[in-house]
Amino acid sequence: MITVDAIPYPYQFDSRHTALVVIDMQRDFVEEGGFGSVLGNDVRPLTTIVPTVAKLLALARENGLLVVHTRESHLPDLSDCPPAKLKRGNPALGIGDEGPMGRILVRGEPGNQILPLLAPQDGELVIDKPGKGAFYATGLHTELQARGVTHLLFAGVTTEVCVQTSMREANDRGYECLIVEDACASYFPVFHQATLAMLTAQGGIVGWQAPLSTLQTAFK
Ligand code: C5J
Repeated sequence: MITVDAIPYPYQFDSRHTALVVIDMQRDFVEEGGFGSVLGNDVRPLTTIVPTVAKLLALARENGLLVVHTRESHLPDLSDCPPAKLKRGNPALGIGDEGPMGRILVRGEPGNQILPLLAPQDGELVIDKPGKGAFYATGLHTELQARGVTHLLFAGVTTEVCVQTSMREANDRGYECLIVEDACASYFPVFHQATLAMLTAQGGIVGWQAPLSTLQTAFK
């Protein structure tokens, strides 16, 4: 058993039943010149976490955790995109439109690929998700159950949207969840901090939080 000195109290897990879930570290969200930055977002808080996510991936791989990567993406014909999602947002550049790195949020396009530094390795799961949450309309729960996974560590972007939604979905399905606080980021740092606080309030209502260094210490 590994014990992490987490907030709001120690988090325990067995590596054989734990997965690291890295949410949406895709070029269009994180890279300067991608969809996120073209919409006027400052991507620096997101690019800053890339080395930390790389170290977290290395830690998970060294210790035999299952690694799951997600991408927010849609089929090229957008048949998996609800009309409400399609209409929402910036009218000048929307889902399926030609963006700076190919069609926005469309599977297979350059901007939809995971950053090369964080690329999935053989044997790791890659989940394409049409929603904000990693469980909605995907096979993730089935894949995790088939492998006996009970505990999930979360990283990725953005903290308050796809990471938070996925962690809440996981919590409702009975997984024990910890968010790795410095391996997640938001375009809005205040949202990042607020999300961590609301996930772990009331005795860990959705789960636990800890920085990478505390996880590294726990594995020693
Ligand atoms: C993610 C978004 N990945 N903010 N997507 O958080 O739309």
